[in-house]
Amino acid sequence: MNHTEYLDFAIELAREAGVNIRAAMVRPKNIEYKGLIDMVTNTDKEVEGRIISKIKEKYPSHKILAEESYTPQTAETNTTGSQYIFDDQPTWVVDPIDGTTNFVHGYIFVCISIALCINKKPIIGVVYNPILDELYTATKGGGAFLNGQSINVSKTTSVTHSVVSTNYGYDRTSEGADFMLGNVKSLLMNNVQSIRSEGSAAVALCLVAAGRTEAFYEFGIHPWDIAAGVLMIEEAGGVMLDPLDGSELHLESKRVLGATPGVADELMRLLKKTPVPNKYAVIFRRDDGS
Ligand code: LIP
Repeated sequence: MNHTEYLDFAIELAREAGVNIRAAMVRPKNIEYKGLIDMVTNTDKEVEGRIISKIKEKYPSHKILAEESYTPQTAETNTTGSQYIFDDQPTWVVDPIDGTTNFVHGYIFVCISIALCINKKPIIGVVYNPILDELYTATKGGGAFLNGQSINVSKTTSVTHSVVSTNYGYDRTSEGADFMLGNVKSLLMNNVQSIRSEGSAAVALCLVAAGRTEAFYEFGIHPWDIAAGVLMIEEAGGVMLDPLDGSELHLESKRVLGATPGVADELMRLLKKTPVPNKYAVIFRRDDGS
């Protein structure tokens, strides 16, 4: 298995997509709604279509899990609590535009996120923000890089010296709002230095990897938003956890906490002060039942 070959290929895909996204960002957009506020544009679909056909051409035996074209699992086949067909085979996990809302509004945090996973774990990851021309790359065991320079998580050991980031997702229920605001209140009342919301989980995870923020958490997230960013943090010396209980993160668990090790435990305690609604508390099960 050649990680460098996979990484170079993913970089090529991301840079090509970046040219389209940068040009499209300043043009009128063709928007469809997937829900009340969750949008998809013609650019998301075009970029994803191009990436998928190039992966199929180069690695015909590999699987693909992509935001705009995944196959939902049916009630009969859904044994793990996951919405997606995602198994242990080599699988490219792709978000053509992470931060679609930002893209529509011309707000600078947008990126292409591509990871190759084996056994549902990322072995290479690429996150490219074409607006800022920032290319984050990582390979399992090979470190994390921003535009070719090695990156590391911050050395901060206290929430009081931490910038913590979260996103507010697409849940607009009263229960969802109470939960999100409860977590923010818990952080504020425990003197977090500041809170940010980039609006792109992949970008937010990379900011932690680069030591620009200390942590990122979100409830209600998908594998394509986080697969590449998870590897970026792990390779930059950070920790990835399931913020429900601090256990090992699964890409399908719908929850994510990525942090510099010095603040992970303190953050877990603060987030746990807010009761988790049932919809975010599903315990993720693997196919083997573990
Ligand atoms: C979005 C994320 C955003 C998060 C949403 C959503 P999209 O992805 O990046 O940060 O809050 O849950 O997943 O729809 O822009 O690809």
